[in-house]
Amino acid sequence: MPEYFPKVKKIKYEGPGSKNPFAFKHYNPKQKVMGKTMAEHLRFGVAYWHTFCGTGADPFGLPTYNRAYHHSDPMREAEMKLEAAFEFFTKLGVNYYCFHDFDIAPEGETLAESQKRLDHIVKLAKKLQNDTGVKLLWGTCNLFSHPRFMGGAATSPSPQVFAYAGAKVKKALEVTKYLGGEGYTFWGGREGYECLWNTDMGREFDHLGRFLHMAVDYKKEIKFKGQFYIEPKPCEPTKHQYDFDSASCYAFLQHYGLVDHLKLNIEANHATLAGHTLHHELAFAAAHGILGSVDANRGDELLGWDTDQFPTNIYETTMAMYLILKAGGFTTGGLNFDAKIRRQSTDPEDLFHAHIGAMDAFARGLKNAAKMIKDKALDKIVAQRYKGWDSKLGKDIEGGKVGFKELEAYTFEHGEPEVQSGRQEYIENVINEYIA
Ligand code: XLS
Ligand code: NI
Ligand code: NI
Repeated sequence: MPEYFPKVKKIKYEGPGSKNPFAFKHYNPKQKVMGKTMAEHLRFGVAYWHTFCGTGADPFGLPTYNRAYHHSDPMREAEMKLEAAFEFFTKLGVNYYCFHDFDIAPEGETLAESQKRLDHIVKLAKKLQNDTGVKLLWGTCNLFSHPRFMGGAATSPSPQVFAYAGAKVKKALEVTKYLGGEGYTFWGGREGYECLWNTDMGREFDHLGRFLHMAVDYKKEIKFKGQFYIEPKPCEPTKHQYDFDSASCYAFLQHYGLVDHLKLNIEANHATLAGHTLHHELAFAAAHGILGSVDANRGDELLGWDTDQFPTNIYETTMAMYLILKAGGFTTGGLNFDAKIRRQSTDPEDLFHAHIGAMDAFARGLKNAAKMIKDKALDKIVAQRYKGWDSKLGKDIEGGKVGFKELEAYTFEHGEPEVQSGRQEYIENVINEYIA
């Protein structure tokens, strides 16, 4: 097999003092943190679509990257790309990857031809997985690039498009199972609307619910054991996407009786597009028992779109890991770097710098968060803030023992509530001491 990244050797952990750009300064896969290794906690995944299919093109400009696996024959290119991908995973030392069906194999003229192409590449993927030990974190299906999906897939005005989408997801589920995928993600790229005047919203929601039930049924039928995720995003490419944020996904899942079958895959840049923070989206998902996996990236504070940059902000990774650890850590999920290098980052080695930096950023976040948990840095402060709920009044309210009449009687007797400070600035100072 040719070497696609000849300038890079296996990336090793060299510790915080290292000046080697091709070494980890913080991510030490075997190092134990709160009883598990860093690798077990963080479960890093590489996003095939950005890292191997990204070209550097943007809506205003043509591709800027030249890669050794580019080839005039699309199937030969797909094979070479896959070999390059596994060389990359192995050199980087990540245990997982994620892909859409037609990231790994080019779509053919017909569904049958597309499936045949996919089968060929997937066999090769299975072999490379076995050779390297790299696993599939989750599979997914591209239901947004092809023109047939311009009006959505499950929410398309055409049942024929719905059918095509069903056929594609069926195959993607089979492929994900075959590769031992630990999950499967639904990201409804065009499940939304551009214009409400031509949209029957209620009907589209019902169709999306129906589609996901079909997926749940088929999952049972083929005995696929992986976890299903739905990935919220408020817009882009549509003006409005139905899976807007964690809260709207939760309402949707409840309404259609799907809440036991899908968890959320939360993406940082999608959170900010929705006017939230990653912190908010993780907290909501954790509070409702639907935190599944994370697409780890970041946006740009000054740009209002999904820039999908690699995560570098230690404050953010600390907050994220704090919430993830508090929620019990990942089970089937992980940190998938749904992120792309910038258009001017044209060297293949830039892919390594991007992932090394992001993995180190999350390793630091993990260490910081574990220290906060060990020190109980926030526990007392939060417990103190809610201590009233441990009183008789609090317990009676939470236990459903009192109603408005008793609350009125209580208030007549006790008058104005006690005032207590939220101590935000103090808490922020405490947290800053942990950002290392
Ligand atoms: C796009 C999404 C997409 C999903 C997988 O914004 O993040 O990449 O993660 O379809
Ligand atoms: Ni994503
Ligand atoms: Ni995204």
